[in-house]
Amino acid sequence: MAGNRTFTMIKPDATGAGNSGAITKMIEEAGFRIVAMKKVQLTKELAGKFYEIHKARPFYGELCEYMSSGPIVPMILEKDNAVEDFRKLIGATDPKKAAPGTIRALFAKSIDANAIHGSDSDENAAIEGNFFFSQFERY
Ligand code: 3AN
Repeated sequence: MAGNRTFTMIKPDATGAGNSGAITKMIEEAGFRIVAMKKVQLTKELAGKFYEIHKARPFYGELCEYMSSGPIVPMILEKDNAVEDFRKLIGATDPKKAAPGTIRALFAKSIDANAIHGSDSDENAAIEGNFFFSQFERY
C-alpha cells in the first residue's frame, strides 16, 4: 500500500530566486500538509552523504557542489499517495520535459538547478526525512 508521507527540498536556485514562498503555496494548495520544514545550507560533505546513491553517476560532484551552494528548504509532507502525487506535482527531472503547470516547468532553470527534489519511494522518503529532521522529535 502506498504511504502517506514524502520528503522534499526546495533547491538553491529556487530559494535564491525568491521562489520558496510561491512553491510552498503550490504544495499546500495541492493538498499536502507540511509536517516539518526548515531552511538550512548543507556543507559539500553533507550533500555528498545525502546523494550517496548517485555516487557513481557522472554528475555527482557537480550535484554536491550545487546543492551546497545556497540555502535549501527541506520538508516532510503528508497526503494520501504522497510519493507518487508529489512526483506528479513537481514534473520531470529535466524542466524541458516537465509537464506544463508543474513546479519544475514553472520554476526550474536546468536539469541540475531544477528547483525541487521529491523522494522516489516510501522507503527513500523515510530515509531522507530522517536525514534532516531528528528522529527524537515528533512530526
Ligand atoms: P529526480 O530528482 O527527478 O528523482 P534523479 O534522482 O535522477 O532525479 O537525480 C537526482 C538529482 O540529480 C536531480 N534532482 C538533478 O538535480 C540531478 N541530475 C539528474 N540528472 C542529471 C544530469 N544529467 N545532469 C546534472 N544533474 C542531474
